[in-house]
Amino acid sequence: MRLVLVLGDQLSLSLSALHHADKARDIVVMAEVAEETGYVWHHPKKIALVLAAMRKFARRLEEDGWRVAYTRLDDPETTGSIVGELQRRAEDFGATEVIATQPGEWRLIEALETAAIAVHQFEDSRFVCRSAEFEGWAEGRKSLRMEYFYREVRRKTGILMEDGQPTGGQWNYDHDNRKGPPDHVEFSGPMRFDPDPVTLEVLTLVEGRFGNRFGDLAPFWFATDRQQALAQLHHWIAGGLPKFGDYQDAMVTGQRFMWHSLISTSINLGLLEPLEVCLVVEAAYRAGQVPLNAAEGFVRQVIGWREYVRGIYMLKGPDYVRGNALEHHRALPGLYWGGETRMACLSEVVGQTKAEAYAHHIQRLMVTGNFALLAGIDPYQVHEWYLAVYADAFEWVEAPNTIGMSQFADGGVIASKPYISSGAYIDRMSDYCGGCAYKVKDKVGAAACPFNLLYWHFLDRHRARFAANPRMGTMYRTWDRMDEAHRERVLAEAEGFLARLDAGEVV
Ligand code: FAD
Ligand code: DLZ
Ligand code: SF4
Repeated sequence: MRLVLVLGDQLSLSLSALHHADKARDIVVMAEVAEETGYVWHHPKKIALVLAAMRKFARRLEEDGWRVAYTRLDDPETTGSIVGELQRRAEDFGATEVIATQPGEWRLIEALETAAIAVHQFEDSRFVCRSAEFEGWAEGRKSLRMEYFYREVRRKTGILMEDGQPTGGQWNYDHDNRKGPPDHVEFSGPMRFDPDPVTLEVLTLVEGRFGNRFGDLAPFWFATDRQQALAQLHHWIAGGLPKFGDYQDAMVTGQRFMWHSLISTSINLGLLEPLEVCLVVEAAYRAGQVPLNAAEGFVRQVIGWREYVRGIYMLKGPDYVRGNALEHHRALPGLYWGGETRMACLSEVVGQTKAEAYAHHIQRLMVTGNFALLAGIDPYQVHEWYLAVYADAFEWVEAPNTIGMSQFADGGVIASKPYISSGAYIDRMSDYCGGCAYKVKDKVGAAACPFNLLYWHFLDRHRARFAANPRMGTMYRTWDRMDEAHRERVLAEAEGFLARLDAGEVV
């Protein structure tokens, strides 16, 4: 008899560990443990989502005929860790071997490798691209750009392909997907599920244990099982997908979801599989329900970006999260944890993050991420923040996005240039600036938008690294054309802003 480990983000009946197990003989181990709820300051909504989904999946397994040894967080016998629970269960049942699906985090992969009991880790087959395949693709390449990887995956899966060519003749319709904020968002947003009895019990537990953390627990309406996740997917395809492409990058005050799918929590937990989601989206395009730029834009995120960041995480190993290529050491300011700020964009994005444990990609990349990068904040602290506050955050996907794409802390493995912008980009893509204490058009002076000051400060302090980057030459030429007195003033005001930030003043 063997133990079969199923982690909180491995809630799929197709899981490789289950595939290799014997229902009649082996025992599934699932464990809510303090080590997993505590490795970062997880948002209460995220903890509730994971635990509710785990409990419902355990029931599903039992209905399917599996024997499940399930540890609840408040179990008086608990050892408090995954490995501890495996050892405890092994002693209880006389098991000498564990089969597992490789976890999505090096911390746990290594803990399983060094556990006193023998653990066999099978590859996670829920990804379209296996780790060895990614390594093969990466080998010998000077640069690992997502776009080329994405084309390979399109060819391999045949999604949005015809006779070996991309549907519509182009691989990428990104240039159609950059519309600014719309006047009206007619999509009602994600489906909201009333908590069932299992979820209500988890909510009481989470409120009692984690209610004092950053983040609102109520209202809680995330999809917590496969049936709900599928309903959510189909609701979004009918109402959200048609305009997903057009307004993918736009941000509107009070509109927290726009046309986004909110599917990341379900795919990352294992309630939905990436390929099945893309096939449904492709079918909607072929049935004439959605335009090609929407379908391709979505498919690129899922079989492109999602698979690519996983490949990078596994390829680069455990030290990847410690990268700090730009040597940024400023402490993460309190405004990320809900402290007061006069910057409307940050106030809006942090506020909705606290309320929903959700922000869409451009809010993460070009508001909170952009500010952290411009202000020179320690990337590891930024990484821990993203890992904690978003309900979809698991290290394999969060770290490459934060350390690589957003903070350029991997020195350019993922991004060919840093994702930085002055206030002008935020103004173009959102309506935030209209309600801000700062003036986005002001380049200097008491009301100057901090993004305008910090943008040039960033470029100036990193000149040695970026001046020769062909994609950044224009930025440096623009800076160099400004008169010296103006440049000195910009830098001095940026320094003044950073000093106030460090002093904990409201900025
Ligand atoms: P949609 O906009 O509807 O996109 C559809 C799907 O595409 C998503 O559900 C997701 O599965 C996938 N996707 C889109 N972009 C990416 C990407 N860059 N990397 C991987 N998958 C992608 N995504 C996470 O799933 N977990 C994270 O912890 C996470 N952390 C991030 C941190 C930073 C700094 C940044 C810039 C991005 C991060 N992302 C993360 C990527 C992206 O922001 C989220 O996947 C997306 O916002 C989830 O919302 P959605 O389901 O409504 O996405
Ligand atoms: C995120 C999370 C939380 C909050 N709690 C648990 C838990 O109690 N038990 C569990 O098995 N998994 C949990 N998880 C998900 C794990 O942290 C996740 O499996 C690893 O980070 C690997 O991706
Ligand atoms: Fe953000 Fe600057 Fe716009 Fe204010 S003016 S919302 S700080 S970009």
